[in-house]
Amino acid sequence: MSRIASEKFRSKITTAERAAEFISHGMNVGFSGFTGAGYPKEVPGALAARIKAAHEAGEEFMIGCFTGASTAPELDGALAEVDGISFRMPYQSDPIMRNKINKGISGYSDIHLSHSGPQVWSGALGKLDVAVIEVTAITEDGELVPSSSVGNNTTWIRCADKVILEVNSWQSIDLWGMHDIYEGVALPPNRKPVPLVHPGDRIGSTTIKIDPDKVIAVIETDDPDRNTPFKPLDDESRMIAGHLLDFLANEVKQGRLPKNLLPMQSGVGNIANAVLAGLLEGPFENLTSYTEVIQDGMVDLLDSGKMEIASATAFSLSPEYAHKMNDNAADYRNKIILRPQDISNHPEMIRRLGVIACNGMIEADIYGNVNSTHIMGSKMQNGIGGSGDFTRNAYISSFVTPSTAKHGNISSIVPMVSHHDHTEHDVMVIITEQGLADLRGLSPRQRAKVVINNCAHPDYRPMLQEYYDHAEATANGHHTPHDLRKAHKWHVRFLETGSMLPS
Ligand code: 0RQ
Repeated sequence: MSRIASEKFRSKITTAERAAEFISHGMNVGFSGFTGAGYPKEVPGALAARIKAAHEAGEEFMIGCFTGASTAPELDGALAEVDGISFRMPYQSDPIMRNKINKGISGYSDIHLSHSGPQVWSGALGKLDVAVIEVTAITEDGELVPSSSVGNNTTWIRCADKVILEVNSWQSIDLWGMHDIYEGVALPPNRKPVPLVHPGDRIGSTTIKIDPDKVIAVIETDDPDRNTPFKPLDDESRMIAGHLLDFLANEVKQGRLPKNLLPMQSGVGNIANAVLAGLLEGPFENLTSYTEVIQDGMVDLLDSGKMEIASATAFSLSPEYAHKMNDNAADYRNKIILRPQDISNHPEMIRRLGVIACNGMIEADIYGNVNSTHIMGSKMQNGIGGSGDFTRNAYISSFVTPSTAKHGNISSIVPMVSHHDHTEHDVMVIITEQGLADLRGLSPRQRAKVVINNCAHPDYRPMLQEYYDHAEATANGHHTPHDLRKAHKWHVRFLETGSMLPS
């Protein structure tokens, strides 16, 4: 059966190559796609070929590339490879894209995911010329059934002059009914409260409405979402998960959290996935989730019955779990709701629901400031993604990392972070395999004590204590003692010698 039930849209079926001809140098293009799910699979490759040919002919050809979050080699990888992206936003994680950003070829604006759609809508980032959106199907009425991510699709479709649709029959038709498309978020001063008070609430429709006259091309595809498998659970990630679970159990015991906790948010990355695996073995029942991505660990929680409902904007599944989702989407659509990212990441809902946020980080400092994006101050890893949306507005915000990286040559707990994403004002809990630091209610000097004693690796603990004692003895103030001459000495030593440890 054709996935394109509307004749109006069937008449626009063409090839990816033809569709790519609508995109030219200097245009801003809004692509679907969020954490390796629901990105267009064929137009970006055809566009990359066009860009490559133009460069070979000595012509300029670069575009502004807007997405929901990270995509995959077929989109970020293909366009970055040919130096086709002049500007990228928001979150990305493709190795080639990352490399071009760090070489200074592509500009990157690492904005909060909840800000990305509204900033484009407001016109602050210029005109959106074309949207390229993957969908599962087009209904008889000409409405779009979203695929494995919603992301910024509704905003791109609303704002773009022209829309290209990829209808991907690899995506299960049973995804129809899983989405909740709420389009009531306006720009100020016309914003109204969003009527969502439980992660399982449905407040919109299951399809996206579109002006058919905007659609300039429809491409039929049959290609899988491409995501990498998660690393198998190791002892370190198990220990990190264990510390968080003990902390949550104590919060319940103290009467500060209900027995089934509060809606969980879990970030990307292997450790965040391990925390979900920890919940599977833990004592909590009737869990809910209000998050942005559904990883393997969350699917296991839903399967086990420990989690009742998960609200997100996209999947971020290993190939094995992506197939499982496709085979069983009719069941999962009773337990999973995919929303636009301006709802999944909306500060209003995160604050109202009292989300418990858990995100991965690169490093934290002794006072609880967190860097989750930059390697040694200058090099972009992925981006802030939704971690800021959730951390600033969570009921309890936590960050997880192993205490060392690069075979012990880097301490993830440092005197001063080399880049600030989440400040001490937002970060409540820091967890490494060594232990957990609950920073709530502590002054900076008290924070330093628990971060050094509970979270730092024993190889670095005396060095951190020495830094702190020295800073306290010499600083110009005693609220947050620092010696600015030494605060980044460990990072400098790593860049010069390959290790933060003195030789
Ligand atoms: O380097 O790739 O060269 O091996 O950083 O580290 O251990 O694979 O970490 O997969 O858990 O991701 C923060 C990146 C962690 C992720 C981050 C090196 C390490 C390795 C990656 P290699 P791991 P994880 C929800 C919320 C921001 C966005 C976010 C992230 C590489 O969690 O992108 O949370 N978070 N979004 O060796 C130097 C250190 C290091 C270090 C690790 N201290 N110094 N290098 N590394 N620690 C989702 C969305 O918003 C979409």
